Amino acid sequence: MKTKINQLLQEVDAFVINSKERLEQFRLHFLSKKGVIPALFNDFKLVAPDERKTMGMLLNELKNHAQEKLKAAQETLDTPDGKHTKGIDITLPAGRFKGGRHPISIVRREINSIFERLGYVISEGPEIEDDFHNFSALNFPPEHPARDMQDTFFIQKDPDVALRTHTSSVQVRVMEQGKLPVRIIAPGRVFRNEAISARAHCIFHQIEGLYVDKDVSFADLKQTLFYFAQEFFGPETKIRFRPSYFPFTETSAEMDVSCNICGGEGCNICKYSGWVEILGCGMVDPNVLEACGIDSNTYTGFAFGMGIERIALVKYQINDLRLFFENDLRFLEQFESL
Ligand code: 2U9
Repeated sequence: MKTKINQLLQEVDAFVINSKERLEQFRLHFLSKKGVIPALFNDFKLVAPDERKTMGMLLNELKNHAQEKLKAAQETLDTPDGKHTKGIDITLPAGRFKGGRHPISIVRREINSIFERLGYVISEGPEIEDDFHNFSALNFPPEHPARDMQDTFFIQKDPDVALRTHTSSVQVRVMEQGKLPVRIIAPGRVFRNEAISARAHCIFHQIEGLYVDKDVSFADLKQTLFYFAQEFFGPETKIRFRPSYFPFTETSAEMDVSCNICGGEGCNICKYSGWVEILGCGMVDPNVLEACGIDSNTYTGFAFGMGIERIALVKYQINDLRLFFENDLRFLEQFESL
């Protein structure tokens, strides 16, 4: 009986009432004495005694749902300007679909929560930034290509106002406040003037982290990111670091995790290497600390940054990040979260 009730709920939702004739058809089919819902009430006597309470509630819910739809449609059709609906019944209940979080939000929330458990605090800042917070304070040399119109979205051709290209600018703003130690996570939307493809988008999401205190070392960075990788990808996950270069960190590295699909054996997700690159990191360059008013002889820090889309691609084994931006329900309905 439960299956039948659910099927009828869907039929009620799907039934389009856009005329008086359809209204009458709806009433006859679902609610009249010979309709399918009263027929189900007749079958109720066959339900096992221990299921009666639940089935009774479900049946009543179904009847009320159909009656509400009938009443709402009746009122719309009776209003003199009811014509404006042009075949769409705008008073229809929203249906019985549960909303769900976007996969990017699911991943962002999970990463935030891992770092919150380590004592990090979430910081946010403006998406429109000035040159100092987005570039100069972060040790970008004057001729760095990121400062070019080709790579960054400037606003009204003003070279001092641009859409932020990373959330590092948020961390500069926090450091400027001078309250130490700093232990923050900066999640947010960033913008880069790039052609859209399966691997890149001009808008994407980042999470960056920053820890500044006395005696912060690269060993602290490694252990923090190891904890993150095992929490996020599972307790069997291994990590490795490869040397890299960023203007804002010295020493700099990229971190790979062992492929959680093949367990390191080699598959097409890890391109048969057994490793997947997930983030960049390093010790904050002393020039950056000084630009933010922090004494680099007393304080050191580490920082890291990751693209949320990239992490989500790895987590869900998706091969085209444009899917995250298209709002196609067939894609979005596959993700569930609390
Ligand atoms: C401050 C100082 C240093 C943040 C860092 C990276 C390395 C990094 C990329 C990952 C993929 C950006 O989304 S991505 O394209 N990021 O590799 N980010 S260290 O370093 C900081 C941040 C703030 C004040």
